[in-house]
Amino acid sequence: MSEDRDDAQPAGTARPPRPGATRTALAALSGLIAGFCALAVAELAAALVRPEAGPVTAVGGAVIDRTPPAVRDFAVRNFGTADKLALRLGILVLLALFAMAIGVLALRHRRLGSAAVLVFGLVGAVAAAGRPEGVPADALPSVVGAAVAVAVLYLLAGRLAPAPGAAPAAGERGEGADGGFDRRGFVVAATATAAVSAVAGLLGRRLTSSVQAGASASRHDLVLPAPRSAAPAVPAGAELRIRGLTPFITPDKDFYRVDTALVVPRVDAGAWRLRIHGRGVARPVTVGLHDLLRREIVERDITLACVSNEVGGPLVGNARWLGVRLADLLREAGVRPPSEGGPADQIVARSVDGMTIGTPVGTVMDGRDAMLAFGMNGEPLPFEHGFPVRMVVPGLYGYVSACKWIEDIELTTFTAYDAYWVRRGWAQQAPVKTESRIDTPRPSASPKAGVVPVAGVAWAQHRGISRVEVRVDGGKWHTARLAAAGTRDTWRQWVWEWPAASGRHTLEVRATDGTGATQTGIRTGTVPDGATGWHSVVVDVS
Ligand SMILES: Nc1nc2c(c(=O)[nH]1)N[C@H]1C(S)=C(S)[C@@H](COP(=O)(O)O)O[C@H]1N2
Ligand SMILES: [Mo]
Repeated sequence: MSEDRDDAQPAGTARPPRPGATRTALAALSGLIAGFCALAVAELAAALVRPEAGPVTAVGGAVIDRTPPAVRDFAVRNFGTADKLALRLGILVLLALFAMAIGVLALRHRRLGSAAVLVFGLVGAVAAAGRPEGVPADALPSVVGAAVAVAVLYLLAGRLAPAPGAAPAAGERGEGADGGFDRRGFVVAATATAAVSAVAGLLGRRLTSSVQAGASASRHDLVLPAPRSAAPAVPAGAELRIRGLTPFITPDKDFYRVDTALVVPRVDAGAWRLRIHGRGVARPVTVGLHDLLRREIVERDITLACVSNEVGGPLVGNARWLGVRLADLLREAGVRPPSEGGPADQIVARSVDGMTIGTPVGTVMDGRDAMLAFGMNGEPLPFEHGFPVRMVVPGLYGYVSACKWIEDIELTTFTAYDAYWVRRGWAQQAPVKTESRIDTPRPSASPKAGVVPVAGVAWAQHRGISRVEVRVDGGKWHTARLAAAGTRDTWRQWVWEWPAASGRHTLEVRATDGTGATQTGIRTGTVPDGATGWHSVVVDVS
């Protein structure tokens, strides 16, 4: 394939002239423009197919799916929710570098350059279609984007080729062969393609945001019903009012967020449906939000915790949830728990973004307040926390219970199916472990000698907290004063008045749950079913 090189090469020259600095730089720019064009066109196509099928989101999602738990934990801890932004930026920077390299390659090897663009398109396509919720159509945006980019790159590289007959003025101002190409043609073509790409990109944004506006309006218009069964009143003494202590109820804006969604799903409440089907479901059902709103509404305070929370970590929060009892719906569908001879022992909840979360049927139906929730602290669920409907099950870590943006519940068995995180090394079943955390004083604080309140929260959902103890420098354990209990499904504040002497001291805390079991001091990591150990804080008393 002799035209694999510049096809406009002057007759009689054995090798195409080495491109000079200007042409190389413009070639890199061509690559960037082609890359920009590919993304813009792909995003426009994705807006028509599914926003999550956009190449950057798809590749980011595929990276998340393949991230080992330890790295994911690290990212969540160190970037918080910014881990997603960091990933997106990383992908864009890498793409830009490759795009420039491909542009330079295309200058001398146009077909090779085009092939390289197609390879990138393929990566995007495979990533999109291969996501857990991926469908073949998700490959389209990447393929279309790459095809257009090939054309753009071919066009621009053509403008940079030496004009026929224009003998290279080698050596001229040290620019090698840069004298002989169609500068005007390049500028016009480059500007035009960049402009068209920008328009395509903006149009894609517009389309996506108008779809999202519908979802936002549906959230705005949702009037939460009054609960038939209100949350038990929080006793006045549940809030100790100590500076630096976590409040009993976590406001939505401060509630931790953990999920794999690079784009927060925005589901229109009016179009939302939940299907319940599978083994032992005598009467499969599909319900919309309005069906749920007409059922018996319950309101409960429930503390949710993430299995990735390190000892002393922030991935735990307590909210007032409004929704319906999942067990009631299951009963109506004819589901019986294994203890009554039902054939399914696992509920697999699926979300619109392809997450799968497996929960024991026995736990959901044992009388605890397992909920399909649509309200959080008096508001419709925020989009980040699963609007319009999510699951909440007191006593289980989020990854085995709290499916956000839920759309499907399948009854199956633990033998037959491993959910998303289970396939990635986490335990199939994971009740929350008894935990306690020192909120104040903070690590490396330097309180004055005298009485220093040591305070924090402790949780053992569905078992409750019966005692919290604190010790200093490995000495004897002192019993802390417990705040009034919410319910056994919520965390509990505690405080111990420490007669602090000056010097460096280590504070440690441990809790005992409602069954009388004391939190183990053995330190283990978060994988596979939650961290253990006592939280400790070192302070310098002055
Ligand atoms: N759809 C979906 N639901 C999900 C997740 C997810 O990644 N996707 N993460 C789960 C995990 S690991 C936890 S700890 C909780 C966190 O809920 P929050 O973000 O509302 O705090 O949601 C659970 N539900
Ligand atoms: Mo989690």
